[in-house]
Amino acid sequence: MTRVAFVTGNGGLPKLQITTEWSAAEIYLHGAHVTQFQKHGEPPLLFLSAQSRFQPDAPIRGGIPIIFPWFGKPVGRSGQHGFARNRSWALQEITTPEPGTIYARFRLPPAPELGEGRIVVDFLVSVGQTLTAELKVTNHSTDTFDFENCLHTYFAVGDISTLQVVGLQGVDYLDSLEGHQRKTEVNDAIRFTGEVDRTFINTRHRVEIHDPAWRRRIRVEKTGGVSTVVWNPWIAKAKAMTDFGNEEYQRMVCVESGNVATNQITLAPDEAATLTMKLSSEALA
Ligand code: TA6
Repeated sequence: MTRVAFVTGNGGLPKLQITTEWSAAEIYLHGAHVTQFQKHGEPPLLFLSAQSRFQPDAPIRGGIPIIFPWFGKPVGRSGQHGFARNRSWALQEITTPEPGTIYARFRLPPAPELGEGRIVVDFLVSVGQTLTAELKVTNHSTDTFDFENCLHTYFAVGDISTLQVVGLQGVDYLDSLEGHQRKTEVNDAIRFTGEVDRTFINTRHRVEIHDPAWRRRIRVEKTGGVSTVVWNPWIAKAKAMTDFGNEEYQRMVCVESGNVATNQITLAPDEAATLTMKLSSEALA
């Protein structure tokens, strides 16, 4: 049984409610923002802050923010993490090419920053036993187009203090807490005893989130992306964010898939780049 409903969500913002025989999901037009994905009988896969704003001029805190066309706040750019997550996207189509799986495709409206439609940005979400998200950028202009992209995914976890992020051993990263200094991950797993904010570069590795508290393993797989960002704000930064509960850092981790920093993309005219992320989960053995 699959069902799609178009309803009024938080803050009066329109959203899609999707139900399949395996899962439920919600996607706001604002930012084409996936705010919920939950397999029936499991805890939510995605974290959504109870303090999140739902207003046209602010990003939703949690779920899968689409970071485009820049990550962070590069010199000369206005605003953190680009503008795609703060724009209302157009729902293009809903299809069911595979029995029981719902596909929803969105398009970022033309904008001066995107050559008034010469740079086309599409986002395709598939909801079923897994969740996949695909961000496709096509350059129909006569110039090259430089950009960063990142699916800044917030995962719901049982307890950050016992959580492990596995799969990045030996990979170089830029440490945002130490002036983006380049380091190499030497541990078999990333554990959390304070704020962590690391941009792993040149990596196609699958990443796993091992969550003993909820006895769950989450798999994050990507194609078309060679950067993985791992972030937990911890205590001080959690308190500093007005759209994030002071204690919520204990129940979330960001593992983000994209192409950022030295992995930024340059698209030639008539070229396209597609970033695909696949999320799946299973009980820990
Ligand atoms: O996840 C990496 C990061 O760049 C962190 O440094 C932190 O700023 C986070 O993104 C959240 O950014 P936001 O603009 O959504 O508050």
